[in-house]
Amino acid sequence: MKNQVVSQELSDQASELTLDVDSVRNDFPVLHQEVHGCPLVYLDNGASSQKPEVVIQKIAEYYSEQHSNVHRGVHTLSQRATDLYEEVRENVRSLINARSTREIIYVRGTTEAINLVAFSYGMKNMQPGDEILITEMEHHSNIVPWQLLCERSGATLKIVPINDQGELIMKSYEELLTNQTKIVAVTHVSNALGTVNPVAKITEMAHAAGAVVLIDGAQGVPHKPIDVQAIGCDFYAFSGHKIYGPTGVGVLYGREVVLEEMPPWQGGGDMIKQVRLDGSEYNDLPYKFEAGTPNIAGVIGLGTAIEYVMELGLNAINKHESLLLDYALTKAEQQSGLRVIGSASERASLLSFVLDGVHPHDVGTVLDHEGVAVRAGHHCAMPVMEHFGVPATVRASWGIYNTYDELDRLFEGIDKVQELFRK
Ligand code: C6P
Repeated sequence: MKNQVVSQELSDQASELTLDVDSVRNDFPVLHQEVHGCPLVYLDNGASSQKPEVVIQKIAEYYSEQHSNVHRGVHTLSQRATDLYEEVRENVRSLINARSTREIIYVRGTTEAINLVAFSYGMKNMQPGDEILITEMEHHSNIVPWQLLCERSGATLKIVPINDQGELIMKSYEELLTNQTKIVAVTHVSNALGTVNPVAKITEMAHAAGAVVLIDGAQGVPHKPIDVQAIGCDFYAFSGHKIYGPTGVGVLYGREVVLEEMPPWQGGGDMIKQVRLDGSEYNDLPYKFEAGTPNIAGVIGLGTAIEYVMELGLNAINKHESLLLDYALTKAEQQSGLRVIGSASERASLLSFVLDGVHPHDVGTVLDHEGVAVRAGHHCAMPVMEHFGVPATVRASWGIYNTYDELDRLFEGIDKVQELFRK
C-alpha cells in the first residue's frame, strides 16, 4: 500500500514535469501558418508570447455577452463584468502567492507598474542624499522611471555592475548598498541575457540596509513558479502579454503595508470614496491605484491565460524550457562564428548571440525569410549592449509551444545566413 502511494506521488511529480507540447501547439491558432512559404517558427516570446484559443474565446465571449463598465452599475451586465474582473485578482494572487487580493493592482504592464512605484512611493519618500540602486542589466523600463524620479526628487541613481558572464557582481552590490539606499530595483530575469538573478538574497540584503525592493518580473512570471512571499520583495511587476495573455494589461504586486502608505498615482473615477471640491477621500486597496475605466477585457483574458499556464504547471513549463536551453547552448557551441552573449550560471529560456561579420538586423531579416521569428536589436537594454561592446544582438526566446525541431530550424537558418554572407 505504502509503495502504491509513493509511486502515485512519483507519477504525479513526473506528470507535473511533462508538457504535452503537441497538444499545447494545437491550442495556439497563430502558430499554424506559413511565413515566406515556410512553417512559422515563433522564437520571439521575450517580446510577446502568442495567445491560446481559450484566451481569444474568453475575450470574444466577454464582448459578445457580458461587456459593461465595472464597479459602476446596478444592472446585470455591469455586475457580471465586475464579478469576472474581480475574480481574476484571485488568479493573480494565487499565481504569485501574494497574501491578499488587496495587494494585486491592475496596470497596463510592467512599464506602468514601475512608473507607479517610482512616482507614488518615490515622490513621497525620496529626498536629496537618498539613493536608488539598479543594475547594469535592466530593461529601459527599470532605468528611465528612476532617472526621472532622481531628476524630480534630487535622489541619486547608483548602478550595480555585471561581469562578463552577464551576472550581477554581488560584492559590488554589497558595497553599494548603504543606509542611504532607499530603493533597490532589479530584474528577476534579464531580457537581453537570460540571467536569473538571486532575488531573494538581493531582497534580504536590501531589507537589512532599510531599502524597499522592486522586482521587474516581466521575464520571470512566464517561465517559473513565483512566490512573492518567499522572495520577500515589496513590489513585483509583470505584463500579461508575455504570459500568453492580452496586451495592455499587467500587474503590480505590492506588500499591503507598503501600499497603504503610498499616495495615489493617478486621480479619477474609481480610486475615490468621496469627492468634494475642497478635497477627496481615496478608495481602499487596490482601487486607490486604479483610476478610470480599466482594461476590463484584458484583465478577463489575463485571468484565463493564468488558468491556462497554471493547469500546465509552472514547474513543467520551466523544465521544458530548460531542456530547450541546454539543447540551444549545445548547438550554439558547435556553430563556428557564433558568439553567445551572456553565460550566467542560472539562465532562462533565451539565447542572445552575434555572428561574426554580420549585423544582427541582417541575421533577423534572413531568418524571417526562413520563417523563423527572432528579435534583433538592443532589446531595450542599451547598457547591456554597451557592456558587451555590441550594437545589438539576435535573441531567440522560447516558450511552452516551442520544440527541438524549431531550434534545429533556427540553426539551419543561421547556416544560411553564414553561407550568404561568406560569398
Ligand atoms: N521586454 C523584450 O523584447 P512592457 O513593455 O511594459 O510589457 O514590459 C517592459 C519590460 C520590462 N522589463 C523587462 C525585463 C522586459 O523584458 C520588458 C519587455 C520586451 O524584451 C519588449 S522591449
